[in-house]
Amino acid sequence: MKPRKLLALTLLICCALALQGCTDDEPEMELVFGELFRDDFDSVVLGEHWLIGPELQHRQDNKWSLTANPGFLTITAQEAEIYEANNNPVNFFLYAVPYQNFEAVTRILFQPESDFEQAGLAIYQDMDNYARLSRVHAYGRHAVEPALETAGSYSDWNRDIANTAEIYLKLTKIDGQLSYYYSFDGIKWQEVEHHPRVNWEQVYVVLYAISPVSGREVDAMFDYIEVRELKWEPVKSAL
Ligand SMILES: [Ca+2]
Repeated sequence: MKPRKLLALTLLICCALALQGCTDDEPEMELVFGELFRDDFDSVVLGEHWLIGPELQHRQDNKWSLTANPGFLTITAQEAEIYEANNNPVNFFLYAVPYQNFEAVTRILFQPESDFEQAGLAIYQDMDNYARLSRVHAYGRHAVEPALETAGSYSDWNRDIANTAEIYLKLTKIDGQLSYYYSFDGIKWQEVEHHPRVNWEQVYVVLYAISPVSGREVDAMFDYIEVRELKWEPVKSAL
């Protein structure tokens, strides 16, 4: 081997060894479950952890119930929206998330029939900055709608599905990156390919049901909500 090549090879090996040394100092990390917030809506009294609105004028107490369908939070969809500048929500149920990284899961019984009737789950900073995932009727079809609104600009990645009145929805926020999942049985999850990044600090998890075009008052039944903290921890080496 020529001296120059030998020198290059030696440098390469030294660099590799140095990098190896660096990675040895940084333990491998993994996401683990931390604290859990869960509401099964089994009580006839709404938990104090809920804010209905978001503002007082957005609350209509005769359009939601914990007793109409025992064990469920029933929200009767109203002609409401937070799409771009159309900010007129009704009975959004907000839970202030105390975790930096988390996943939120809910099960919804809801049968939309006309365009834009929807019930869903959101990670929400304010009416112009949120990610929402809904079971929706859109453009004449049954669908799930993963969506993101930032600074009042809305994007969605609708997926057609077979008509169903039962769906599980999951959103995660990990190091500012959002992921959307849906399932028909709560076991096998479909992951949406879009993973937008956001820089929201304090967020809420939101349950909502709206019928912004039809105005049809249709009930959405929320079986439970689960918000689980996710924490980075060093990988525990197997003994
Ligand atoms: Ca908006």
